[in-house]
Amino acid sequence: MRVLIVGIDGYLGWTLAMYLGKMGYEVYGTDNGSRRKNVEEVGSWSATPITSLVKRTSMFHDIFKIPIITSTVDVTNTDETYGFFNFVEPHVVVHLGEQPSAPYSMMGPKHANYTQTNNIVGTNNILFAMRDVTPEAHLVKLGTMGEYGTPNLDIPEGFFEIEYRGRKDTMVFPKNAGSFYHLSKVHDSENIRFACKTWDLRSTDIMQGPVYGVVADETTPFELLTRFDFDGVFGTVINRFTAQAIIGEPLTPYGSGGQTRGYLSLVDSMKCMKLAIDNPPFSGEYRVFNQFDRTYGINDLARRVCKVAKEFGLNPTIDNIENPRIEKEEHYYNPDHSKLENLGYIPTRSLEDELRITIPILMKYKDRIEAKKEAMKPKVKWSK
Ligand code: USQ
Repeated sequence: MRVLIVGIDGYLGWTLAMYLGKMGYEVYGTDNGSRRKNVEEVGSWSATPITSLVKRTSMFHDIFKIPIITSTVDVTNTDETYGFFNFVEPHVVVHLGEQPSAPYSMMGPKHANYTQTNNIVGTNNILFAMRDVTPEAHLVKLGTMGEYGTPNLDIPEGFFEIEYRGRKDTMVFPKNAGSFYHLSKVHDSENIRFACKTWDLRSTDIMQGPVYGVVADETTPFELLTRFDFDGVFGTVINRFTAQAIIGEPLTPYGSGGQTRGYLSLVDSMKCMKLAIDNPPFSGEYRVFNQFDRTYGINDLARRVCKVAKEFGLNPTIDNIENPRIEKEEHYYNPDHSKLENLGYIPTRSLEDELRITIPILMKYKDRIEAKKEAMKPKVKWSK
C-alpha cells in the first residue's frame, strides 16, 4: 500500500514514516520545513538533535534498507500539490502537515492568519488533488480533540442524534474550539466532510489529544529519533513536564490545574493511525475517531511525572503558575473513544511505563534543554 505522509518531517510524521516503512508500506512524504523554522522563531529547538530530512531518510535507508521518498512540496501551493499527487498516486494520504501549536496561533494577527491559511488552504488543495487525481484514496486527517472544547456534556465521536421541536436528526456535534489553531481544524473538518459528501471521497478525521513520548519503537537508533519540543509554544504538556523535571525547573500546571484532556503515547498514536489506514471508510464516508488512551487532569499529570522522575534520581517540584490561556480550569470531560477499540486498539503501556522509556533517553540531551530554558516559559497570552 502506497502512503503519502504530508508533514513527514514533524514529531508524528517522521515517527509514522519509520513505523509504516518497517511494516512494509511504501512510504512517500513531503514537508515544507515550516516546523523547524517556526520553532527557531520562538527561540527553541528539538531536545533530540535531528538532522535534515534528506539525511535522516538516507540514514534510515542505510540502516534498515527501506526507502522513504521525500520532497519539499508545500501543499499550500496548488500546482505543486497536483504534481506530487500525479507522481506518487497514493492509496492513502496521511495529512499531518499543519501548524500544530495553539500558542503560536495566538501570538498576533500574522500568526493567527498564517495558521489558518496554511492549515485550511493545504487541506483544500489535498481534497481537490484527491478529487482529480486519486479519487479512490483514503484521507487520514489529523484533527484535534480540541475542536469540541470542554462542553458540560459527554462528547460523541463526531456525530450525535438530536431531537428538536419534535423532529430528529443526526448532526455534527457542536464545536467549541479554544484557539485560532483549534479553529483551523474545525474549518478543515467541515471542508473534508463537504468534499466526502460532494465528491464521494473517503476520509477519517482523527480527533487526537496531546501526544507524549519520544519513540514508537525502542530499537530506533539515537540518530533517527523524532523531534521533541519542550518550549512554551510548541511543547505539549507531558513532554514539557518531562523536560522541566530533567533540568530541575518546576513543572508548570497552568492555573488551578484541573484542565482535563485525553492523552495518547507516541507509539499508540502510530498504532491508531495504522488501524485507520488498514480499515478504510467506504467511498463518500466521512468518519470521526476520538483518538486517545485515557483522560488526566493537569495536576495529576504533574504528580505522575514527578513520581517517575524521582526513580531516575531527579528531584522535581511543581509550581502552579498563572494561566496564560483562557480556558476552563475545572470542568466535566467525558469523550467517547470506542471506534478505535472496536477496530482492535489496545493501549500499549501505562503513562508511567512510557515515561520510564522517555526520561532516560531525554536525560542524554539535558544540555540541549538547558540551553533553551528561557524559551520554556509560557509567554503567549490569550488575553489582550
Ligand atoms: N498546560 C499546562 N502547563 C503547561 C503546558 C500546558 O497546564 O506547561 C495545559 C494547557 O493550559 C492545556 C493543557 O495543558 O489545558 C494541554 O495543553 P498542550 O499545550 O499540551 O496542548 P494544546 O495546546 O491543547 O495542543 C496540543 C497540540 C495540538 C493538538 C492538541 C490536542 O499542540 O496540536 O491538537 O494538543 S487537544 O489538547 O486535545 O486539543
